[in-house]
Amino acid sequence: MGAMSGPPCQLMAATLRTLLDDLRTAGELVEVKKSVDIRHIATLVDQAKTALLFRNVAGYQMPVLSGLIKSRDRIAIAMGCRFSECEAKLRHGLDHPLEPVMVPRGAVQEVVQTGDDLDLFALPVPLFSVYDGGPMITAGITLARDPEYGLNAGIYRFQVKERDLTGIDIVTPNNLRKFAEKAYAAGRALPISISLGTHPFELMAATYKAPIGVSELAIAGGLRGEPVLLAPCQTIDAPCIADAEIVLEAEILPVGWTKPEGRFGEFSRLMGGLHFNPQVRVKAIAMRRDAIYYALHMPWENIWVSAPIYEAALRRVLKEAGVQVTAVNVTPGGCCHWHAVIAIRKHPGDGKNAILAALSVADMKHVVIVDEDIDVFDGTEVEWAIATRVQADRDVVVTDPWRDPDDREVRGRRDDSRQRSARAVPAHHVRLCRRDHARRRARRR
Ligand SMILES: [Mn+2]
Repeated sequence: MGAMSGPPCQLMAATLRTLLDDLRTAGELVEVKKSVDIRHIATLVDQAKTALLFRNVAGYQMPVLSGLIKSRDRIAIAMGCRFSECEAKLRHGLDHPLEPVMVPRGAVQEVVQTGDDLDLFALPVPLFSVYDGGPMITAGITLARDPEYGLNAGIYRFQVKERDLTGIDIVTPNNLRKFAEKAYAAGRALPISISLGTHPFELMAATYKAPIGVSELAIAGGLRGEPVLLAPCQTIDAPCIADAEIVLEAEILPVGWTKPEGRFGEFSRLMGGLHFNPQVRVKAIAMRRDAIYYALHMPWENIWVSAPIYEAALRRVLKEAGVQVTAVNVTPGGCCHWHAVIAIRKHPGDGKNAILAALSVADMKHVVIVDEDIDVFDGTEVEWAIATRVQADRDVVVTDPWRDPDDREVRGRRDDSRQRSARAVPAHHVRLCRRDHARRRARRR
């Protein structure tokens, strides 16, 4: 990706710090000044109605920020628009990408620790669920470069294992996994930078799975209306996000998908199984002098960046299918991932075409199509429409099985498939109005 040079240490307009000011003004941030045990952070965040900034975590130097975008209102403040407008803003970013700009040095590089000074255990990384296999770094925007595909940004989690060693969860197919597989096949390590404490513009763009070869950071630039600033790392050949709070300079080791990682309480609010993943060697930790550790809270916090992404994708495929969409809600009950309620201005036959088109988006599982007079954000209205306008034998479409994120073929890797094969993968996907209890029970194990 052709990043241009710019003046040193210039600041992007919106950073994590400017967002903290905005949240404070809106009454959406509470600073906890008294000493807090790191083991209590996740529960306090679960119970809080605001984002929390823990100034004094017992045994650690660094403050912890969590729950930053754990609500519809807070993601809207971060995006600088109403929540219902986030999807349009994202689409604008997708249509007007801006390539990142390279600066010689980033604000994040005030302190750089290497060698014996480097200690991941000095970072206040909280546990989120009681059965988690270890502390997980959850908010890291991971940048990697591939000679063929260019720069990729994505969010992957890292289980802290040793002073300078983590896992990386790239068990499912994604672009970084493709880069890592290429490096592994060539027997070399893949350099990655992990930027923590960025503005949610970068989180949203990195959550968006751009087609391989398209840089998510250019989309972040489109969202911002100004380029993202990158700085070169000091120990690896990869850039990092210049305005982050902390950057881990690292490489994915060519050990294959062999190292156990997890379990982990997933965004679905269910306990995930053990994954087999590569390991990551951390070569340097760069940070601001007064760095804040951002713990993206699990489950839940990341769903609000997903919803506008899936809404944008649904609008795109439905437009292709010739269906006139008036409103889309990718619902939090479906973890902003599996369920959509879509209002359409209908012509004969549109309802079923809309269902089939919508099911092709990501991992959509149940789709409800309603007329445009129904408010898709009002669960009671949607249920009323189902009660009065749906005859199940005529209006419900149940498809044959197709790609499912839990399918062994999709999950790949032998070790993981062994894990998965013990679980029930449903023979049918009931795409409307029927819940899949067997699957839920299986996931709870
Ligand atoms: Mn990508």
